[in-house]
Amino acid sequence: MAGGRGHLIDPLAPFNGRDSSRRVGRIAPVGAEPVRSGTNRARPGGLGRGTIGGVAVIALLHGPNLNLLGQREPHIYGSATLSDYEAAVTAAAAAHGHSVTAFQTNHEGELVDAIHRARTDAAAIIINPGAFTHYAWSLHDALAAFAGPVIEVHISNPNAREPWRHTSVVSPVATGSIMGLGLHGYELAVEAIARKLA
Ligand code: CA2
Repeated sequence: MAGGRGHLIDPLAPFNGRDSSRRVGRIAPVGAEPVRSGTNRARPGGLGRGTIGGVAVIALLHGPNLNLLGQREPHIYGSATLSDYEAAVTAAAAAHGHSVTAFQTNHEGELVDAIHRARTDAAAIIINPGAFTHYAWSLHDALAAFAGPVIEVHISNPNAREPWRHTSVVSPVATGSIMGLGLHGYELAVEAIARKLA
């Protein structure tokens, strides 16, 4: 995967006889070919495209500067690191039998590419586009072409901050948006997706 950081976390790993550790998942390269079948947003309530052996893959996508979480501005974004976020989402997804591919990039085109990959490799998307949220129409268009549920998440509440943060070009193509709840917002996003895919 060019540029950003990405990996696939398999929640079945503790149960498949190859990994008896307490980890919720093992890490494998993104790009492992999933079993593809059916559709998802077009067929509410069904697991389809983006499932591997009946396990739905949730693409967790982060935009620019979110790799710095926990290192600066803790008064706004708290002390949890991006790895903490990825681990929390993975644990929440595993509780529903779902897996997570996590990817972060500082480059708009790479985020577009990750959304395109999700069209075949994921059943749902959780995305915090960072500052791209407020102007990156390329993300709007890419997400509009994704068939499954899309949950937009923000750690802070952009509507309570500077006026330029009050516009989201992602919200119109998101299934739902959660903001201002920090890590809990991501867990709620997983709950929403699990219910949509059930
Ligand atoms: O609240 C959010 O999650 C945001 O998406 C975060 C973006 C911001 O541009 C959006 O308006 C709201 C900024 C992410 C920057 O993250 C940093 C984390 C630690 C240190 C510096 C930047």
